[in-house]
Amino acid sequence: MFNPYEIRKDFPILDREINGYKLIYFDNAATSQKPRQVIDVMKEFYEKYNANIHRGVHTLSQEASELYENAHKEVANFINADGMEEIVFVKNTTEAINLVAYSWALNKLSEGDEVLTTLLEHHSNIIPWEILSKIRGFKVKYADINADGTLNIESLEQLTTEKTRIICVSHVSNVTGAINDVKRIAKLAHEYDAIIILDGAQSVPHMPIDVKNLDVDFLAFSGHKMLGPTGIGVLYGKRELLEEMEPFLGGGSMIKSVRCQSPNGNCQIEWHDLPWKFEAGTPNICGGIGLMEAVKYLRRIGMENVQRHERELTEYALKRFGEFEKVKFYGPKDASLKCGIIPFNIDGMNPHDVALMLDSFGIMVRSGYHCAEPLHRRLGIKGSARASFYIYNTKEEIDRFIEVLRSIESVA
Ligand code: 7TS
Repeated sequence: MFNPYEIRKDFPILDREINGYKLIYFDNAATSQKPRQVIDVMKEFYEKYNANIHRGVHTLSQEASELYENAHKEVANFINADGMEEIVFVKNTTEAINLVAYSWALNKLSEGDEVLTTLLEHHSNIIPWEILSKIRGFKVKYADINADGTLNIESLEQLTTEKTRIICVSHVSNVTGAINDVKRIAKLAHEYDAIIILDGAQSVPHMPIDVKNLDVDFLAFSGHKMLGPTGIGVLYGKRELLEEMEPFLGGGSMIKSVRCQSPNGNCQIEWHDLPWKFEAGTPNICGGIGLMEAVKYLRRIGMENVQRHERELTEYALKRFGEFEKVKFYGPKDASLKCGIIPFNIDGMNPHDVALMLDSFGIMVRSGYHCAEPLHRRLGIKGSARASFYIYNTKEEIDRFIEVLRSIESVA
């Protein structure tokens, strides 16, 4: 039985008071809180297993290596990948997308090619393509959005041509919470022999994900948004694509052998097996182990239950938002079309002021552009405040939030 009140007991930070009020944490789209189980396993790592991996024959190195490899296997199972070879640990979603940009696109794209993304993307799915397009001369195109901030899929379809080599979209918008029809977009990409890169930063933590069923070529996500620590993220890639890619970072641990023939000649290098070919240098070992524990925690709860709970909260919150006169919210009005993210504004108020006033009552929300400035500009707004939910949030917290919001609205 899914019980958020029981789940809350695992999160020490939720006992905090802020400004004399019980903490209400509604900034989960930025990062989630961490359960005791994740915190404990990381402490245990440094107390019992700490060593560098894949380098030593000694016991500690063997133990640490096994834990770190198991973390890859756990993540592979979580998203139904074909084994740990398809799971590259990186720093975060941003680095995962950059890895594909610099390993795949840099080598394959040139003038005449096109990368197709959308106006609703997080900057991490815009900037790498803009930087690389200047080096390689390809074009970046942006599919339009509808008046409610959701993807205009017809625009995406119209912009897809024989020149399209990559379609990169987010699964769930970090501003509106709207869920994109990934299967349809993947089919479209493959009809044109393009690859699809899915930004799963806001979907993997909140719903069941099956990379085979979605048929995406790459999937990027961050550990810190799904109960794990900061500094660890994941790039899933189809094995055949990862096999043919050149590495992004060079250094230790990512080669099998390097032989330098002569002072002036190039070295002969044999890359390491997947996924290590893409994990140069000492990785975030403890972070990987923390992420494994986070995944185990989510699997115990069940991702269907996570999604159901958040949907119930969102449906309830959207209904209550309807009570306001001066509060406007954006995104789908039907909770079944979205995840638990609600952006809003109060007429005549700056979103940062709204967030500060909520903070004075112990309620944490994010404000501003949420690293999605093009989306806000397209909607004609100078930012928004944003409430986002997770497994430990409750209807009572939403009631309190609405009550405080009403008092802010009354002085607006
Ligand atoms: N893609 C999406 C859809 C995101 O929401 C974020 C982070 C990223 C990529 C980048 O993730 P990172 O872990 O590499 O930083 N989104 C947010 C947010 O909405 N508020 O703070 C971070």
